[in-house]
Amino acid sequence: MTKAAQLRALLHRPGLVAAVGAHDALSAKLIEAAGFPVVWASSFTVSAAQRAMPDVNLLTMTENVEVARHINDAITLPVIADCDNGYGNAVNVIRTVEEYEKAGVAGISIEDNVFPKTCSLYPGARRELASVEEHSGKIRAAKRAQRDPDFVVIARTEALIAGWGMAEALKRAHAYADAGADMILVHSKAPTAAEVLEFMARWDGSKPIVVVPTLYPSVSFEELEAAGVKLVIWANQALRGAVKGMQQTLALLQRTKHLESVAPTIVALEEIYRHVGVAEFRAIEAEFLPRAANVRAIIIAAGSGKSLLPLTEDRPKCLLDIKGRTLLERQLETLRECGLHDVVVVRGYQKAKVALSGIRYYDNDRYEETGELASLFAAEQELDGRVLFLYSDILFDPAVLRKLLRSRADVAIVVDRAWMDQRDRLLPLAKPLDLVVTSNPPPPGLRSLPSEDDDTLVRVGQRVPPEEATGEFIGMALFSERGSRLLRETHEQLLRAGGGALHESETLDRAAFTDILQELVTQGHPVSCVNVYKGWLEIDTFEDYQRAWAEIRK
Ligand code: SPV
Ligand code: MG
Repeated sequence: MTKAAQLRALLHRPGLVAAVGAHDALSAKLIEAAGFPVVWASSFTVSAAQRAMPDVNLLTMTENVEVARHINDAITLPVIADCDNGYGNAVNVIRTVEEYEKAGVAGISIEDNVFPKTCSLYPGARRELASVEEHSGKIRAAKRAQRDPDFVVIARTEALIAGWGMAEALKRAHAYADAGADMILVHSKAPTAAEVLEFMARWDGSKPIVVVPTLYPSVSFEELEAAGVKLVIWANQALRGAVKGMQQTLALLQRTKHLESVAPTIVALEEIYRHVGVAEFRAIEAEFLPRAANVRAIIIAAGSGKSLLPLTEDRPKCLLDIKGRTLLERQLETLRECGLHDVVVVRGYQKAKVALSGIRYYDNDRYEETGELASLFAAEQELDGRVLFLYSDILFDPAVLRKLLRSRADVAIVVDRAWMDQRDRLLPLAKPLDLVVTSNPPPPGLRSLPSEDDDTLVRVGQRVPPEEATGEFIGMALFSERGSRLLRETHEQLLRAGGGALHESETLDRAAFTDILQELVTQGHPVSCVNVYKGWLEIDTFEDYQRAWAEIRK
């Protein structure tokens, strides 16, 4: 169904239809989102918004059709384009119809002003009208030029605007109807609707009538409907609302010179994202761009690193130096090597010191009394699309991350199977380990690992009995777009349930990342285990730190 057919269908229904004036693609989208059925591409608002020029035929037909095309492309609603006087005589009108049809607009309006016209609203302007014959010729030309039989041609008379009287307005309306116009726009600048209502009372033609009550705004929708008007155009109120909004915000900003002061008077960025289709763009990226390029890493670095005191007395753990570069710098380097450039860090303890550029920061200022999960959800708005979750205190080979990135699972975690071989060395160290039980573990001692995504998590946490554990979670997890959503939804659900105890933690606030992994498993969502054999190290104790110095090459 063409837009023109859509417009026809709308106009065939009983009752008055409202069209709202747009000046660009975004304003058209807002009109659609607000629930109006038709957009009017107004010459007044397009001249004002696109060129800051008066509405006096200064913009060319090609400039106007370009804007109409942008407006039409942005929305599913039919667009009626204000084509002034058709940009010339009947010859120009033919090309105008061709170009506007190609742009996808559903209909046009052509008024009987001579070229160049003067906006009907301007007070005291000199006004000349084209002859009835001249304008009727343009209407006939337009009707013959249209390809789509549903394309709507509105003939507009300025007889009342120019002060030529009611009889002239009626005479012209009949002549244009006879010339084939689909609708007649009778424009008035009287301070009340009386003039237009009189026209309606005297109109005995069969063609439906259009009005633009800008200068007689007291008339109601119901009054116009009762008078038999078919289409009312609210031509410039969206632009005028936008100008007022901009002026208020700019005046405030000029006064305060502080962005936070204008926050209550402007929409959130997300509102703009929604109207321009950022989510759709992201979905396209996810489908067609190389995979690693669109994974966002979220590094949780809020904790105070008590187990490493006194090394962490003057800095957070992620800033510990290992042979000339900090832990965080080394992590970033590995992420970049794997194609991950979108990095978010959640800070807490000594946050001001974590200030590398090229990263987006979020803060968990309650890091003392909250757990990893609270830190992760400090960056909740970033939990969108494919997300890599990372503890800030691990170093890992790019091969480990690359293996994880190959996973197609919605939730995947990296499990070190070497733990089983090293159990006897690791257990007496008495530091808490994130141990796992999985559904399909490789046999101990055997270094051939099961292929990806066929081993799923059964249990995870620091209280998993070591004799049951089949591996260690290394603090790295990958969520698909669906997985991120699942994580957010699960968290939301736990919040709504009161935020009480969660697996190994007394409250949701204090929960570890492993607690929500366990919760996903408990709720029946598979968590895939990507098996590795070493290739990483954790820096949680002074011994770990010493080992990092010994093992890391300069
Ligand atoms: C427009 O919106 O450009 C119109 C209506 O033509 S008016 O400005 O009232 O003439
Ligand atoms: Mg106009």
